[in-house]
Amino acid sequence: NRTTTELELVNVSASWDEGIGELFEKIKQENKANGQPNCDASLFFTNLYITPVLKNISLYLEKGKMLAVAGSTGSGKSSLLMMILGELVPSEGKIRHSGRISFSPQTPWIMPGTIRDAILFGLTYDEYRYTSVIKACQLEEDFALLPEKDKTLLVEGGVTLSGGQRARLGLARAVYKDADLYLLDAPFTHLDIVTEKEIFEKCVCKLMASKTRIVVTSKLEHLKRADKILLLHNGDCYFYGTFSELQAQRPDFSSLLLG
Ligand code: DUT
Repeated sequence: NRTTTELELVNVSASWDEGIGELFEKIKQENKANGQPNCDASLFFTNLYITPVLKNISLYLEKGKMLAVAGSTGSGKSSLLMMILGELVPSEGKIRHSGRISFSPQTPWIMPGTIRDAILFGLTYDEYRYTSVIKACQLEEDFALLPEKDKTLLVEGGVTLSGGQRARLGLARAVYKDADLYLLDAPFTHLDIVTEKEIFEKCVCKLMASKTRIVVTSKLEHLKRADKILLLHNGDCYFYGTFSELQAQRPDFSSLLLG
């Protein structure tokens, strides 16, 4: 049903190194202009370097549903988000989504200012919204330990965040923003298992229950809770469907989730 579909990818492929082809084309033209023999090796190198990072990916996500994107390191999970964001242009296929995206990168960018500023990221402060977000991201406990709470300055003379605090701040920033589609790239990096479990439950499942979400995660527990799963392997769609379909169709899938 198209009216409830928030995101649709149809046979999408993409490469990061498309510039290589253009570079060789430029060399070819220059050789021609200078009367130099053409470099036949260019075709060889073009084929060698232009390896698609995503190959023939199709998926659709309905409003309010959660898609988990899993796969080992380098399989193309972040690249898929970049493509949805428009940073990576598909060489083939179609992408359709209907609006505002909120993106939480693997390493959130922190500018000098207070912790609160870093979460609001230019948006106006809404106490109820802000409190529910920082609770769900378990930042309240961290703020309580700071003399100036969330008014504490970050960077340049202020506190430095731990990896886990930075990750939760990035998640909080993304969740605070009102959007039609949320892209969360590995939001649980640097968190211990208990915190990860709690934040997944409280924030990704409960607070974001009505939101359309894509979560990059390879945790079995998360895949079980997602409405749809995309399992990538070297840029290919190894599996796309529900958890029970995954178990039935790819009983050996867990070997792809390691690393
Ligand atoms: N790649 C680039 N340029 C970029 C991002 C990625 O060339 O700006 C390449 C590196 C890699 C492939 O794309 O060979 C897939 O990387 P991606 O980061 O998408 O993989 P991942 O599944 O997100 O890996 P990880 O779990 O390590 O984040």
